[in-house]
Amino acid sequence: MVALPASSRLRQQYEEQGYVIIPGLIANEEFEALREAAERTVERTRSGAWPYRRVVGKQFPPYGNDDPDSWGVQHVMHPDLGEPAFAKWYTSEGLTGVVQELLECPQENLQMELFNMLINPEKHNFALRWHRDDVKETATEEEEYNALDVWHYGVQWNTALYEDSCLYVVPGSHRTPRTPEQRKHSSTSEAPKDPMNMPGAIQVTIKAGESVFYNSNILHCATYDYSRKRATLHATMGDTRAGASRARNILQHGLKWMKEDAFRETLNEKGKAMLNRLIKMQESVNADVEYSLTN
Ligand SMILES: O=C(O)CCC(=O)C(=O)O
Ligand SMILES: [Fe+2]
Repeated sequence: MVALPASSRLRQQYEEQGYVIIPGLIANEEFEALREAAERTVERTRSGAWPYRRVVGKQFPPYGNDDPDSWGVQHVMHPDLGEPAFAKWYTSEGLTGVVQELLECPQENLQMELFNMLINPEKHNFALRWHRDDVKETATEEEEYNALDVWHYGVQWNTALYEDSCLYVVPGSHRTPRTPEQRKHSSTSEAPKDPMNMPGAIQVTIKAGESVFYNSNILHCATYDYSRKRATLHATMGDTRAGASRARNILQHGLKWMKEDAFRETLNEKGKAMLNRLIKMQESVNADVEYSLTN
């Protein structure tokens, strides 16, 4: 067998399995800065000073703001948060290089999207049901097939600042509709008692500094243990060839603030170009927000 270069092997695993783990995308000198920015951000969120968050009790957007406990922080590049380390990292060469490699995406197509952070709740365990981010659990086999067939032009990733075993995926399920058995395990709004009961499931562990890149329409779920520290950077990036196909999934998080000068001014030239592509996509679609999934 001909040995593939490492980058093609990563792309091959990503294409076949729907996920791939990649270490080393946070430079040593940035690691502490990101951890410190994360600490300050978590503290502000838990104290109620940062209103954009994922609230225990709500699995998907809109998350609302009506439970004191949080399992995520939204919009970490927001200028009001005042943490430049996040945007600096999101636009860093190592990271965008991997996205380009996995998506076979030229730099001039890279589209800025979401950048959030996933954290452990303080007082309650919580979990997300088995889902695909932009396909409803009621989708017929044909609807599911068609949705998966167009979902190539974007990638999601989790980068652990502390070891993280919250995510479960079914490898390969980004390419095929659910089997009847898998459908049974994913057609309820209840989170599973044991995620490993899902046929084909694996638990994904990423060590501090590692990233898991995944197709966000892979069948996945997650469990959150309040006693286990989590601060995991959670982001997506697109390829402009997606046209408006990613609009619902991305814009449901509420990205109007990204159009304001105060945000643009925090970005370098590369970041500004990536942002322009997002705004172009945003302006090409109807302004009404639709949600991908229901809580
Ligand atoms: O917690 C995670 O790693 C996954 C989160 C997730 O699946 C989602 O927000 O849709
Ligand atoms: Fe998800």
